[in-house]
Order: sequence, then C-alpha cells, then structure tokens
Amino acid sequence: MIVRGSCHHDCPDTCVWDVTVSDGRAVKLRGNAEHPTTKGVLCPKVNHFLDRVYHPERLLTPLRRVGPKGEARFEPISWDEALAEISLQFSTLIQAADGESILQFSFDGTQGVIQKGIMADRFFNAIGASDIHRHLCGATAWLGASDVSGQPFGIDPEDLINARTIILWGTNTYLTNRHLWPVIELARADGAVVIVIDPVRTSTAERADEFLQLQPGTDTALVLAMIHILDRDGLVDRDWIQANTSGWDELLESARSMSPDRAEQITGLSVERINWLTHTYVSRRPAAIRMLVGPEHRQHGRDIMRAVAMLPAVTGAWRDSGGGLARSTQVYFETALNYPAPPDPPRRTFNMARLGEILTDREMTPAIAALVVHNSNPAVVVPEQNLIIEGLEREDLFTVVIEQFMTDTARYADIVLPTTTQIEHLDLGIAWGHLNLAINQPAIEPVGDSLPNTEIFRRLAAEMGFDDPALQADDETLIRELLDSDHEWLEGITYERLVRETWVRLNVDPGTRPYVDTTPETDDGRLQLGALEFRAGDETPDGAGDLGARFPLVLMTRKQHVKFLNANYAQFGEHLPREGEPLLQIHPEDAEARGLRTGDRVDVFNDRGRLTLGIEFTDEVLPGVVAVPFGWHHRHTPQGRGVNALTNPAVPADGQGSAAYHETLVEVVLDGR
Ligand SMILES: Nc1nc2c(c(=O)[nH]1)N[C@H]1C(S)=C(S)[C@@H](COP(=O)(O)OP(=O)(O)OC[C@H]3O[C@@H](n4cnc5c(=O)[nH]c(N)nc54)[C@H](O)[C@@H]3O)O[C@H]1N2
Ligand SMILES: Nc1nc2c(c(=O)[nH]1)N[C@H]1C(S)=C(S)[C@@H](COP(=O)(O)OP(=O)(O)OC[C@H]3O[C@@H](n4cnc5c(=O)[nH]c(N)nc54)[C@H](O)[C@@H]3O)O[C@H]1N2
Ligand code: SF4
Ligand SMILES: [Mo]
Repeated sequence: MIVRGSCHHDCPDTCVWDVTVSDGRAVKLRGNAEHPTTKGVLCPKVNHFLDRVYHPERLLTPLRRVGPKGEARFEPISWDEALAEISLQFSTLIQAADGESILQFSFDGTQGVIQKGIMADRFFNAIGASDIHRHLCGATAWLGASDVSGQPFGIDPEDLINARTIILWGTNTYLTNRHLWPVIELARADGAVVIVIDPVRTSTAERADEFLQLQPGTDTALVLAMIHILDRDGLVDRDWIQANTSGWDELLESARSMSPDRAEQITGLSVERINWLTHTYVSRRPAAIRMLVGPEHRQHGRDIMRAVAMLPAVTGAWRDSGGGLARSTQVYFETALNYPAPPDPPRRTFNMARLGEILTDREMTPAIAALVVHNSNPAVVVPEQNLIIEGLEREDLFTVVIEQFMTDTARYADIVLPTTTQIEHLDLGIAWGHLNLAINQPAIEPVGDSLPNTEIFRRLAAEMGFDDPALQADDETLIRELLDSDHEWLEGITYERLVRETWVRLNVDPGTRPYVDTTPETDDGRLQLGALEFRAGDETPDGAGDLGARFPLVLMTRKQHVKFLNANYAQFGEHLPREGEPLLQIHPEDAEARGLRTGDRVDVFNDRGRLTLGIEFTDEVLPGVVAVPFGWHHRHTPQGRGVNALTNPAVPADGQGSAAYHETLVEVVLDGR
C-alpha cells in the first residue's frame, strides 16, 4: 500500500512523498515524482526519514522526572497519570493567580497547520495562558516588506525562470531552498545572471556568476547607494514612480546623502562593483530579487528588509513577469485560508527571543510558573541560552515538553509527552517556497504510545473538564474549517479534492504581477517609499559603547549543514558532518593575529557565554567576521552549550520581530588563555 504525505519540516519546499506500508510498518519513503516542486527528490535531511520514525531513541511513553532538572532521568508513566498531573498543576495555578502564569511556547517543529498549534491555541485560550509571538523567523522580513507594500506579497518563486537578473540577497538557496535551485539553473541556461549578496561565501555564492561579499548588516547603505546611482545616471523611471509610489522625494533625499564612496566605506564593496550591480539590476530585465530571512536577524533587520523591498518599487521591476521580489509565499496561504481569529481579549504575549529573561524574571506579575513547550527546542534555537537554562533549572517551574526525542529542552522537563511523526498523523501543509497546498495522510498507526499534538490537547481539555465542543474537534474537522473560506484562491479546493489529488495549487494565476495586476494594500493604494537611513546596530564594531573594543569579531551563526534542519537531526551520528563537532570559521588574518595554528582549539566568548571549539581557517568569511554553525546540540561542546549561548537576543524596539542572531560580537583566544 502506498500512502501520500507531505514534509512538515520548517523549509520552504513542502515536498510530497509516497510511503510504502507493509503489515502496518512503513518500509519505504520516497519523493513523489509528479509533485511540481519535489519532482521525485527529497533532500539529504529527509531521505532517511523512516530512520527517524523508528529510531531506537524515539520517545514512546509519557515520562516523569525522577532526577535533578537537566539530568534527563525519567520514569515511564501512563497517559492517565501524566494528564492528571498536568491538569492538577494547571488547575492549582489557575485558581491561585490566573492562567497567565502558564506560558505556551511553540514554534515550527512542524509547519503542518493542524499539528502546529490550532488545538493547542484553543486549549491555551481557554485557560487564558500567556503566549509568545511566533516571531523567531520570518516576522521581521514580513514587516519590512509590508512597510513598502502593505502586505508582503511577492512573485511566485517559480516565475524566477523568466528573470534575466536574479539577485539572491542574503539567502543561501542551494542549501536552504534546494528545490528552487533547478529553477535558477534553468533561468541561467536562458541567459540570466545570478548574483549573490552575502557577508559569507556560502555554497550558493560558490555557484553564482557574481558574488558581492559585503560587511554584515550594511545592506541598507548599499540600497541607498544604488538609488543614488540610479538618480545620478538618469536611470530613474519618473513616470512609474509618479504613478505607483508615495514618498519618492524623501527617499531621494536620503539616497543623495549616501554617495557610492561612503557606501564603499560602509559595505566594503568597491564603487565599481556597486555601479555594476546598479546598472545590471536596472537594465537587464526582468530583474528579480530573492530573499528569505538571513538579513532579518539584526537589530535593524526591518530597515534592511524594507530597503531591499523598495528597489523593485523604485525601478518598476514588478512590471516584467519574472521581475520584482520573490519572498516567502506564506502570506498567500494566510490570506486564503480561514485561520482562527486571534483571541479577544488578547492573551499576555511575549517575544520568543526573550525566553531567558521571561523565565528568570521573578518580579513580573504573574511570574511564569508553568511552561509548555511543543514544536520547539528553545534550549537550542533561542538566543541567550545560558539564561534559558537558568530558567529551566528553576525548581518552582513546572515544565511540560511535547516531543519525539529527548532534546536539550526535554531534559529539563517535569513531564515529557511523546508525540507522533508526520507519517502517523493527519495534517494540511502550506508552503513558503511555492503555492501548493498539500494534505498529509497518516500512513501508519502512532508508534509506541505517542499521540498527535492535537489529541494531546483534546485529552488535556477533557481531563480539565472543559466542555466547549471546539476543544474536541477532530483533525479532519479542523482542516475542513481552514478550507471553509470564501477566498477566490481556494475556490474549488475541498477536503475531498485534496484527499484525491494530495496537492493543489492555490488559484493564483501563474505570472501574476503583484502591485501591477493588483493594488498594494496601503492607505493610498501605492507602494510606500519615504526616508531611509543606514543605522549600525548596537552590537556591531561601530555600535554604541565599548563592546566593539572588548569583543572585536562579528559572529555569524547561520544554517550550514546539508543534513541538519534547524535543531532536528544533530542527535543522529549519520547526520553529522565529517568533523563531528561545530567548528569556528575564522579568516587566516584574524587567526594569525591571535597566534592560532591548525589543530588548535579556541575559546569564543562574550558577556553571555563561552564555547570551546575546533577551528577552520577560511576566507569564506571576511577578516573581522567569524562563523559557527547553528543546529548542534549541547553535548557537542565541552560547555554543554550551542552557539546560541553567545547570540544577541535584541529584537526591534517595538518588540515585534526576530532576534539579532547574526549581530553578535565575540572575542576568540587560544583555549585556556
Ligand atoms: N539544510 C537546511 N535547510 C534549511 C534550514 C536548515 O536548518 N538546514 N532551515 C530552514 C529555515 S527555518 C529557514 S528560515 C530557511 C532560511 O533560509 P535562508 O534565509 O536562505 O538562510 P539563512 O542561513 O538564515 O540566511 C541566509 C544568508 O543570509 C546571510 N546574511 C546574514 N546577515 C546578512 C546581512 O546582513 N546581509 C546579507 N546580505 N546577508 C546576510 C547569511 O550569511 C546566510 O548565508 O532555511 C530553511 N532550510
Ligand atoms: N543561532 C541561530 N539560531 C537560530 C537560527 C539561526 O539561523 N541561527 N534560525 C532560527 C530559525 S530561522 C528558526 S525557524 C528557529 C527554529 O526553531 P524551532 O522551530 O524550535 O526548531 P526545529 O528544530 O525546526 O523544531 C523543534 C523541535 O520540533 C520537534 N518536532 C518535529 N516534528 C514535530 C511534530 O510533528 N510535532 C512536535 N510536537 N514536535 C515536532 C523536533 O523534534 C524538534 O526538536 O531557530 C532559530 N534559531
Ligand atoms: S526538509 Fe525541505 S527539501 Fe527536505 S523533504 Fe522536507 S520540504 Fe523537502
Ligand atoms: Mo526559519
């Protein structure tokens, strides 16, 4: 028997797979050859997904802590015992203070709309728990693009095939969005020039026609200089600007004060390269910019995302089919599907990046007394890891973790609840790299005593005596509710059709040109330009205070390994890269200045933490910049911490948006000095 499903990982591609089942056991899982994006090929992360499903370390029963927090000593208990204990703890807290002392923390362990959080949200709304903005990834990019166009619609990434200039702006497509790469190759075969703009020479940059390696976080200065050159060289299409935008005069004034010489000093790119980039971008059309999230992870990441989103508004690149900005397509699904309305009144909500602060703040009223983590591994993925661990170690914090594996977060739980993998539950997959919805059918029964997330919250609601029928809706009903929307993009897309066809493209016409064929959802229906300023983040060499003097190196912490997907796979030996541990990448000049030699181990540190790491000398990073890959687990360093022990938790001033992961200052010394 073959059962069709779709990949749930936090990845733009949302592949479709075929699972072969024999005697109730999944024996083969392969990419579906007809799916327009997958085309029969999954990725090195997921090719052996069944090893994950049947892994000997998979959590199979509920667990109760019997040792100190963090030691991961647990005893198996029954579901009845686990649910009764959680219900008792929650009821006591609700009676004593109010539900707000309970914190729901969840992110993108699964992107399946149903298992990700719909039932969990209903449950936590019912108890009035505190919540987090799910902003760790993509929110700043969304806000920056929306600043220009009201809603952050971009072109269908598939339309890049028609582009003749493709700028991969701070996105590592070849690694992170691999099913888009063939589209880029096809465009190139048709004459497109592929340009990468990134502070690091990534595997994508290696494959580009042109690579512009700029200083981290300086993109806004580059954009301003490009607009300066467009104006200086008479390349501005004033008719387009007048008809389609607001705020050109203010933007022009900002751009005139960013001379190419000044931009060269800030970005490290030569005037000649900036001229070349500008002339290519404006004249070799259709011209498309592709972005995901890289540059958003900065204090002023929203400025960068806004600045880049202004370029196609200034040049009118949106006019040409295949031109404009190709960004996350998530907004298409959020617009079309019938997502539940936010709770009214809103729950107390924090920024996820601040988890360490939230868990250790005893003055807050009410302080957090219980934490429920699902679909996330905050001990690995959130900045300020040492503070998070301090919080998780609190004896008076009751922690529940819903997981498939004993993660670095689950080790600190009081109760661990085992959850199903994607081939064991029903779900609806959206995508952020294309426009196809996909249904995921369960291929096998839950392994061990694991349960789908939704079922866990249904049972918990029943245990706590809540009688709202919405808290007992089954997964099929939840999917039907999401599809029950009047939006034209969903017309004719029913549950039955998805079951029949597995994937269906939203009814967005191929080649649709946002902001040409449709009107921007801004107050005046125009694309918004306006004044724009380059600002250095506080935690940069040019930032405020003496930080730059004490910690002179800029740390980047990107996704770097083909067999890692965020924090998902580092527990499996066969997924680790050959070196078997995270390495610090450092430029030979910085290594020499510190007397480092091949084979040395170094301490990389700042006021937040310290890690001892092996080193790799490389000119993939610029002098002054070092890099440590994200995704490794605590046991991979002597300190028992990952790179987020060092990273910067700063979020934009209004509290909305992602963390400044890549805007972190450190110093590196020989181990033990
Ligand atoms: N193999 C693999 N694939 C993945 C993931 C994974 O963990 N592993 N994770 C998935 C997830 S959750 C996401 S969000 C996507 C992310 O996909 P991408 O956005 O493509 O990836 P990132 O590595 O976050 O960032 C891309 C690039 O931004 C660069 N960058 C950082 N700061 C700046 C800056 O100031 N300016 C410019 N121009 N560039 C900058 C980084 O050096 C990096 O090379 O990948 C997804 N795909
Ligand atoms: N330094 C640094 N930190 C980063 C980043 C970076 O580039 N650098 N990237 C950031 C980004 S872009 C993102 S998106 C976040 C990712 O942050 P998270 O969403 O927390 O990370 P994941 O590793 O994707 O998933 C977390 C957990 O979900 C579990 N899981 C998987 N499938 C399921 C399921 O079906 N049900 C349940 N209940 N659990 C499941 C996995 O076992 C895994 O432990 O990390 C961020 N952190
Ligand atoms: S992780 Fe991404 S590329 Fe790999 S199978 Fe899943 S959706 Fe496809
Ligand atoms: Mo992400």
